[in-house]
Amino acid sequence: MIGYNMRNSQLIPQLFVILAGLLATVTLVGKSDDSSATYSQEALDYLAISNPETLSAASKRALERNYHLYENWYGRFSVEDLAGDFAFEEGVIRRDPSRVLLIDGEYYTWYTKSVGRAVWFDSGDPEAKVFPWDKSEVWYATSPDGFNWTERGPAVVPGETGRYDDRSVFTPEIMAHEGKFYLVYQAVKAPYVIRVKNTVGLAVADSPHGPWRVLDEPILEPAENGEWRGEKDDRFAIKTAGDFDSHKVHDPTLLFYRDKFYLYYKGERMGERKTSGGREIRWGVALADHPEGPYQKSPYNPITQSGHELCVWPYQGGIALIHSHDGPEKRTIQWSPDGINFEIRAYLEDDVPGAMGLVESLDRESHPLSALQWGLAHKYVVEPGLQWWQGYNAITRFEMKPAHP
Ligand code: AAL
Repeated sequence: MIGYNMRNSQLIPQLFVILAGLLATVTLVGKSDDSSATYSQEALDYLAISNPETLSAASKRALERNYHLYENWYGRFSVEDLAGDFAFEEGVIRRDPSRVLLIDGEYYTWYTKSVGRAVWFDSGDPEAKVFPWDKSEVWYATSPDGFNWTERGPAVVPGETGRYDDRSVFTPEIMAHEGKFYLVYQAVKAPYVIRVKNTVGLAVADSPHGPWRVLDEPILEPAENGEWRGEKDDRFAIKTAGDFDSHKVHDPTLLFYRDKFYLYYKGERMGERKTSGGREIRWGVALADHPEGPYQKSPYNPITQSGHELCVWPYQGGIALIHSHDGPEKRTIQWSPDGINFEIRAYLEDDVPGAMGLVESLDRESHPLSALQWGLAHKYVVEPGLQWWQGYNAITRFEMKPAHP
C-alpha cells in the first residue's frame, strides 16, 4: 500500500516499480501463450513436431511433460519362481516381501506368513480367516544368492487379546538405521470385519534376528473423518467419505530422508469409488524426527492419485516411485525432487510385479532403473474356479531390463 502521507519524491520511484511489475507480467503472459517459443528444437525433433505453430493437444501434452527427456526410465519386468523355502507350498501364504537387506554376505527379507485358505466375510464365524493376510505373522528368511531362501522363523506375531494387533500383523517393511532395525507393518484388531480400520505397528531390534520390541501403540491410523451409513458391514455405504485414508492405512514403508523419517503408505477411503484407472487408491506420507515417532501426516497428502503396494527409493537427491495397479497413473514410474511432488517419468506396458521389495545394497544412482535390477515380489496361485482370496501366495523374484541400459 502506498501511504496517504507519502511525499511526491517518494511516490515517483514507487509508481515506477509498480508499472515495471505490471509490464513484466503482461510480457510473461504473452510469452506463455506462444508455446512454440518456449520449447527447444531438440524437444520438437524428438517428438516429431514439424509445425510448432499448430500443436495438437497430444503434442502440447508431450512438450509440457518433457517426454523427450525420459527414455532412460522405460524398461520391462520379468518374474521368476524362487527355490528353497520360497518355492510355492500348497496351503501356505507367503506374500508382501519387504526390501532386501544385505548383512554379512547374506540377503534378508521379512514377509507375511499364514496357513490355510481364506473364506471371506460371510461365514458367520468371527474366527474364520477372511483374507489371505488375515491371521498372519511377520516372518523372515535369508539367502546367500537371492534365489535360494531359508525361512528363519517369526519376527513379530499378533499381540495379546485386546491390543491393536491382536488379530493379524502383515505386509512388513524394514529399515536399518544407525545399528538398529525397524519393522513397520499393518496391524488388525479383532474382529476382522469389512469395515475394520487397520493401523500401522512398529517393532525395533538390535539384530536382524531380533528379539523385536513392539511399540504399545500404533504409529499411524486412518483419518478420523468420514461416516458410515447404517449398521450393515458394507464399506460402500457412507454418509461422508472423509480423507483419502479414512478407511485403511496400508503398505507402510519407512525411509530416512533429509534428516527425517518418511513413512510412506497407501490410503483407502471409506465408500471407495472407481476412477478412470480403476480403484481409487492414493498414497500419503507421514514424517517424524525419530524413527519411533510421533508421525505427522503431511499436509500435502495425498501425494499420489494412483498406486497399490508401496515401492519408493532414493534417487538423485529425490525419491522415485513405481505404481503397479489402480488409478489413472497405474503402471508408471515417477520421481520427485522432494519426496512429495511426483511427476511421471515412464509408462510401463507390462503388469508390474505385485508388492515389490527392492534390494537396498544395489547401486541406485548410476541409472534411473538401477535400483530395480532385481528384487522380490509375490504371486497368486489360485486353482481354477476359485476366487482370488481362496488362493495362496508365493514370493517370487523380479528383474527389470532398461530399454536404454
Ligand atoms: C496388499 C497390500 C496390503 C493389503 C493387502 C495385504 O496388496 O496392499 O497388504 O492390506 O493387499
